[in-house]
Amino acid sequence: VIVEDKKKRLVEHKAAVSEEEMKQKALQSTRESVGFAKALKKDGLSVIGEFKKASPSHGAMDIKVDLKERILQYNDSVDAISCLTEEDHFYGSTAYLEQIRKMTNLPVIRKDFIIEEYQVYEAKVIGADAILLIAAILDDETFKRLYDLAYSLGLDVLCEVHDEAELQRMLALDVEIIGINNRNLKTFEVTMDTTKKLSAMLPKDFKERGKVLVSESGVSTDGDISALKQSHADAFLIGTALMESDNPGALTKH
Ligand code: IGP
Repeated sequence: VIVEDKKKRLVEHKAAVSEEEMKQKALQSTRESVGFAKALKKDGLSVIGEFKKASPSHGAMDIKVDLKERILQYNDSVDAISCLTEEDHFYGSTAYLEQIRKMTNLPVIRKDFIIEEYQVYEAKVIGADAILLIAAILDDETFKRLYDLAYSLGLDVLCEVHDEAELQRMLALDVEIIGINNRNLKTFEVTMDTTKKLSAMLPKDFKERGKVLVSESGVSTDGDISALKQSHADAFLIGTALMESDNPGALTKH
């Protein structure tokens, strides 16, 4: 359903800015990306703080502070920012990402259901430093095409998996950043055991080869964070618990 709605939204986006125009804008952009992978590779467990107003599993967020105040808090408490740009199910917008870009020097990742080149060019144009690609919604050929395009534009790619088959596909593509989603996108069930189980399947030299492991979704307690440390994650991505808190620093200091 989300992907179908995305296709409709893409028609609207292309009516506003044509594919050729978006491509030219992206290619002409002189803005240098802030390293997303680099920010996550620093010593210790890094934090990606997410900006989202709603999600299918949770409904509308009980938002305590506005976008500006939230980003000022994130500037002091996280290593990278994730911004939902998906409109219909997460109430996101490319406009939020453009605003965030103006308020931070942290790397910003575009969180969306990316299925076409157009969205990768658009990510560059709105000021993203990285994009999310979801293994479950892309075949290998499309995944690789979008992945290579992103890196050619200077964007890093967070490659999201939820099960062993998807993880093996990403390892075969030799991607740089793997994100293990603790949430099953079909049942919405979340458990840190997903990260535990899948991280144990990574090759021994994964880190030595400069690869990055991120754990995504459902992180809300100090216990969750220690579980992720034990799974040797480089970073975790946290949305709901931060959006519904007026003091995100309390959870991100660990
Ligand atoms: C954040 P949470 O449970 O902290 O709000 O989760 C993030 O992982 C989640 O928003 C997410 C997501 C996605 C959203 C993970 N993968 C893919 C949209 C698309």
